[in-house]
Amino acid sequence: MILDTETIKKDFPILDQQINGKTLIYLDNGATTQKPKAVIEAITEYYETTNSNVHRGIHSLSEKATKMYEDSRKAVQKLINAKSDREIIFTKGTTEAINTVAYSWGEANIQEGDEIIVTILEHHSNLVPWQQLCKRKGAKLKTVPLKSDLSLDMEAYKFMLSEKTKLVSFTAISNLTGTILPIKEMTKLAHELGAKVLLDAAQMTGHMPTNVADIDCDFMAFSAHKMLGPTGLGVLYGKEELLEEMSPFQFGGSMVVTVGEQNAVWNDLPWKFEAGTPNIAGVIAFHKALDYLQKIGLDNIREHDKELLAYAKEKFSKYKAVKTYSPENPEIASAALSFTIKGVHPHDIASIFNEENVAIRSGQHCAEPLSKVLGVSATARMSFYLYNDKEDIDRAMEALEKTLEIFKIEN
Ligand code: 7TS
Repeated sequence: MILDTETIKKDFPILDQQINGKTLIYLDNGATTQKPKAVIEAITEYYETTNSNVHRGIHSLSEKATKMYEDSRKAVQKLINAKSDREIIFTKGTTEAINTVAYSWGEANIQEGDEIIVTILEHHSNLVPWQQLCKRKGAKLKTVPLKSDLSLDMEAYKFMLSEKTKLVSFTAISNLTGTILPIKEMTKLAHELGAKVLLDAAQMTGHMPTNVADIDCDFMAFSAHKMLGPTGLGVLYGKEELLEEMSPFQFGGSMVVTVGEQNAVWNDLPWKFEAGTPNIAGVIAFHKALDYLQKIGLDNIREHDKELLAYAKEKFSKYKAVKTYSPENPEIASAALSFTIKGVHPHDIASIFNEENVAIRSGQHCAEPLSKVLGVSATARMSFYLYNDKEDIDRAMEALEKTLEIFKIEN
């Protein structure tokens, strides 16, 4: 393996747990990743030594907290290669970041007759906000389909794009099939027709290098908790000139510079979009997560994901009753492997895996339209991260064997 998982595992206290004499195997990283000691300790340390509110006090604690908070923003800027830290807005997650664009940009820029394009791969958080915006505005929502090899139908996408398209909002990587989309090409095509692009990078930023200057997307949303950071924290990246002209959609403290009885003047970027007391401890601890990722190297994580996926697929291919939902081409497949077993409900699969202390997810993975298109009411999903190794997959295979045995499924 490209990563030294034996050493990495030691940094994650939760992975040390035993149930029924079996060590925990955590394969639900698409939902959220585990946190290294450095991140957990940063939260405790912050509350023990620095706790105070940011951007307000002139006392030393507040000054220190503010500096640490803003340093973390700079680390995010560096991670995604944004032009300025004014382009980095802390939100409570991908979902809130997308909703911010739907309100702050969408309300002012989408009109009756306009079109928004998404793909069939979207997580509900990059679908429902656009459904609602289109309903409010009388605009049309179009969905790019998949091809049978689980890649995106680019011909259909090209056909759908027109002068009416005002926004293309798509996931970089599907949380169900793991399909990696041709984000740069899709962005370029949208821009040629004057449409803006929002990238849902929830499954990407922790799994491969992400460079917004190169992709050229207008907005990008992602969650800290899917990349070793704390829950309740995410990022909205936006091109400075777009964020400048947008109005905030949440109002209150911090996002204003002066307030009269009837009117208020908005603060500068990025604070204009950060109303109220933010998740200070989370932001500061996120910096440690980013340091950890940089140390391991996102290129290496991508290679590691590929290696694990290939290994798992090879193992699965021996079972006739098992069907997987992942692109065959390894270049467009990320760290998720969804599967079904003929005659067994995915919740039963997950529950038997759980008895073996192997954590996987089952259900529709908040991608109900995609499940429908794949012709399944639900799937089981293993999703990998940097601390997983081939032995983890071997343990999952033992759980799979047990499932087949319990349900008397012949192979
Ligand atoms: N977009 C994608 C592609 C996702 O995978 C998720 C979460 C979200 C958006 C929403 O992120 P949040 O942090 O705002 O909730 N995906 C999953 C999953 O696959 N299982 O649980 C959550």
